[in-house]
Amino acid sequence: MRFSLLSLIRQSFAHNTGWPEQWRSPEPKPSYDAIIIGGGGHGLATAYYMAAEHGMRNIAVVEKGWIGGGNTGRNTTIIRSNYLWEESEALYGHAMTLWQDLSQVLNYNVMYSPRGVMMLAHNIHDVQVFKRHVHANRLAGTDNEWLTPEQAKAFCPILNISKDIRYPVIGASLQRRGGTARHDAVAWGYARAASALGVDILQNCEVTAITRDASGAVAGIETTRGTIATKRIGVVAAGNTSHVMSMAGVRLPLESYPLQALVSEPVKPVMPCVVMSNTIHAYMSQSDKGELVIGAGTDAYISYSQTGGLHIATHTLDAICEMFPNVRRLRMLRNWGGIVDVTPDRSPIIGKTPVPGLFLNCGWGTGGFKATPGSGHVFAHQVATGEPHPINAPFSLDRFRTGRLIDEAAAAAVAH
Ligand code: FAD
Ligand code: PYC
Repeated sequence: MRFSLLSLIRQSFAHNTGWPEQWRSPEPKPSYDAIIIGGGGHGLATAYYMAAEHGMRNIAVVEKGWIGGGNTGRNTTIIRSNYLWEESEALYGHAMTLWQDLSQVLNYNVMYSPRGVMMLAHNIHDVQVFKRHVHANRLAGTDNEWLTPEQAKAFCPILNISKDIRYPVIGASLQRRGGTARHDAVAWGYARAASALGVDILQNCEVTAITRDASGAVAGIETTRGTIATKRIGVVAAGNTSHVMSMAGVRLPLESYPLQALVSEPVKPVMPCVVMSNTIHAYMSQSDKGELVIGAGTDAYISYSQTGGLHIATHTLDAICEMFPNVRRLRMLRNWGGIVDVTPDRSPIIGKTPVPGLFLNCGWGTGGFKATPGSGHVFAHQVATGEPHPINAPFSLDRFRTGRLIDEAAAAAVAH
C-alpha cells in the first residue's frame, strides 16, 4: 500500500485497522543470488538499490537482532558533507543529493530536515582547520561558510558567546544544507521499499560462519536460522565488522569503540539548528519530539559494549551547560552507546576483499548515518557488478597497502 493523503483518509475512517505489515518476514530460502550481512541503514539501502537499480530480486538481508537496532537506531542523525578531500566530497555529496527526495523515492517520510549544521571554533587551531575546510568545500562546489561569533549567535540564539568562559566561541563554520533525519524511519523506509521489490529481510538471524569453496570463494553462510548458500556476500556490520570478517579469515585495520549520546526531557522548540564542537567532543540538536539530543566523544579504549563511560557524558554535559546555559535547568532522560568501527584515516572502506565474492562496507566510525543513501547506492553497484562505482573506488581496502589514504580525522567530528 502506498502512503498518500487518500490512504490516510481511508485508514482514519477504518480506525487504522487496515494498515498492512510494512515488510515481509519470510523464512530463509536455501540459497540467494546475494546476501547482505547487517540490517542497518547501509545494509538495507544496499539491498534496496540492488533490487531497484540492478534488477536483483533473489537477495536477502541477514540481521542478528532487529533492523536498525545497531548504530542506525543509536546515532544522533546529523547530516552534512563538509569533508576535506575531493573523494569524500564525492561520496558524502552523493548522499546529500539522495537525501533531498528520499522520502518521495521510498514513499516513506524519513523526516529529512536541512536546518543547518554549525561547527564551533574555540581556538586558533580550530579557526585554521575550519577555514581550510570552508575553502576546500567551496572549491569543490559544496556549501560551507565562515561566521563570526555574533553571526553564529544570530543563527543559534541560545548559544553563549561570552568571552570569559572556558570554551569561548571565536568563530564557526556553517553548512546550511546540513541537518538531520529520523534514523529509524530511514531503516524502515529502505526495508519496506526493498521488501516490496522482493528482498527477504531475515531478522533474529545471526551469521555464525562464512563458508568457502575449494577455490577459496564464498559459498554461503551459517546462521542461527540455518545454512544459506550464496556466491556473493556484502558485509555491512559496522562495529561488528572485524568479528564477521574474521569468519572469512580476513583481518582489517579497524578499531571498535563505544560512542554515546543522551537526550533531555522534551521542551518547546529552543534550538533551530545543529551545533557541534569537535574540540570539546560535544554537540546538540533538538528532535521533533522536543528532546535535546546531545552527543559525546568515544571512550578511550576498545570495547564491544553498547554503552559508554559516565565520565565521558559528564564532561560533555559540563561543556554543553557552558555553551548553552539554558540546558542547566533540564533533566536528562536517558543515554546509550553504539560501537563504532574506526579506520586509521577516518574514512570508510567500500569495495572488494581478498576473498572472491566477499565485499565490504565498513569503517564509517562516528559518521556514517549521513552517508546512508550514498553508501548503499555505490555499494549496491559494487556487489551487483563486482566492480567499484567510480565514487567508492578510492575507498578500497587496498589503500592501506598503497598508502593512498584519505585523511578525514579533522572532519570526522566529535570523536577523534
Ligand atoms: P548498523 O546500523 O550498526 O548496522 C549493522 C548491523 O549489523 C547491526 O544491526 C548488527 O546487529 C548487524 N550485525 C552485526 N553482526 C552481525 C552478524 N554476525 N550477523 C547478522 N547481523 C549482524 N553518524 C552520522 O553521520 N551522524 C551522527 O550524528 C552520528 N551520531 C552517532 C552517534 C552515536 C551515539 C553513534 C553510536 C554513532 C553515530 N553515528 C553518526 C555513526 C552512525 O550511526 C553509523 O556510522 C551508521 O549508523 C552505520 O550504519 P550501518 O548500517 O553500517 O550500521
Ligand atoms: O559525523 O556529523 C557527524 C557526527 C555527529 C555526531 C556524531 N557524528
